[in-house]
Formats: sequence, structure tokens, C-alpha cells
Amino acid sequence: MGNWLSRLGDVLQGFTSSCPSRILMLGLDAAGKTTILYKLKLNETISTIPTIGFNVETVTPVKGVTFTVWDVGGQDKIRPLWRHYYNGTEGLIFVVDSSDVARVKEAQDELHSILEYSEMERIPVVVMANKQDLPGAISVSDVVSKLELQGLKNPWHVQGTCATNGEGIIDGVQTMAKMVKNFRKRKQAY
Ligand SMILES: Nc1nc2c(ncn2[C@@H]2O[C@H](COP(=O)(O)OP(=O)(O)OP(=O)(O)O)[C@@H](O)[C@H]2O)c(=O)[nH]1
Ligand SMILES: [Mg+2]
Repeated sequence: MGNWLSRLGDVLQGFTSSCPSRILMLGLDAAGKTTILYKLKLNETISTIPTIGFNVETVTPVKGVTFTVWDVGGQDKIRPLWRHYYNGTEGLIFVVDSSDVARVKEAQDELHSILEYSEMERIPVVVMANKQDLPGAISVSDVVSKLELQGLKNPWHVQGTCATNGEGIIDGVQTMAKMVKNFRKRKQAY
């Protein structure tokens, strides 16, 4: 009986750990979201067009980690649609164009507005400080201060990335996987 129960426990454990995490990827237009998504999915740099609506892909970037990633278009006219994707989200990847210094404040406003929604409370956030290859790109520590991350209640991490050559992306999603695991544990404790 005990043996049977422990086997059932193993099966259920396997079921929950293999359940893909729902990850939402947001950020201003042209930040590099779609480039990151298809780098993860295909390990290729695709040529993108601005996303009107969304792309969704299930990816297994590293063994034992499966994400369903929702990449939603970031143009200002369609940003009001972002909130329709919040329900059930277990992690936010917020992509910033680190070379677009003129719009960092706009990115900061958008990130803080997203996290005001109750569905996004406590959700882990990985900021991808993308386009680190471009001249004039601000550093990871500047992204921390300019996005005012220290004031957030959510757990967060910043990863420097270059989506076109893939640098930093796997590190970023690995960190996200760890943070989602903690988030699921904490959620069970509520
Ligand atoms: N140099 C450089 N260019 C990049 C990088 N990441 C993305 N790009 C380029 O930036 C442009 C916009 O990338 P997208 O992935 O389409 O941006 P997006 O965030 O999906 O934009 P929307 O769909 O409009 O919200 C493309 O020309 C990409 O090739 C990067 O790390 N470095
Ligand atoms: Mg896109």
C-alpha cells in the first residue's frame, strides 16, 4: 500500500514538473522579443517583422525545462492588449533595447504598469538587457537603475543579451526556470 502510494506520488510529481511554465515576453517594439523567441525555438536568427498580435511557442532550451512562451507585439497602439495575457503567467521576460537610451524611461513606465496588475503580483521577472553588441548600449547595472528595479516587490534578475548571436539568452532562461520553481513552491504555501 505504502509502496503503491509512493509510486502514485512519483507519477504526480513527474506530471507537475513536466507541466510547461507559462512565460510572458513583453517589452517595447523592436526590443528583440521575437528574435529571442526564435533563437530559443530554432537556434536561428530569423528576420522579423513587427509583431501585430502574438507568437507562441513551446521551447525546451535546457534539459528538464519546458516553457510556453507568449511573445506579444510591443507597438504603443497595441500595448493595451498586454493585460489580456497576464492570467496564469508564471514568469515575465521583459526585453529592453539597451542601445535605445531615449526610450528607457518609456520601458520603465511600461514595466512598472504591468507589475501593478494583481495577476502579476509576485511573478518572477527576468529583464533581458538586449542589443549589448550595439555601440552606446547601456550596461546591466545602468538597466537596473534606469528601470528602477530596486523598488520592485517582485523577484527580479537582469541578464545582458545579444539576441542576434544568442549570447546570454540561455543563461537568462535558466535563471527564469529557477525563479519559476521558487514561485511555484511559494504559491503552494499561500
Ligand atoms: N544588433 C542587434 N539587433 C537586434 C538584437 N535583437 C534584435 N535585433 C534586431 O532588432 C529588430 C527588432 O527585433 P524584433 O525581434 O522584431 O523586435 P520585437 O521586440 O519582437 O518587436 P515588436 O514585435 O514590434 O514588439 C530586428 O531587426 C532584429 O534583428 C540584438 O541583440 N542586437
Ligand atoms: Mg515581435
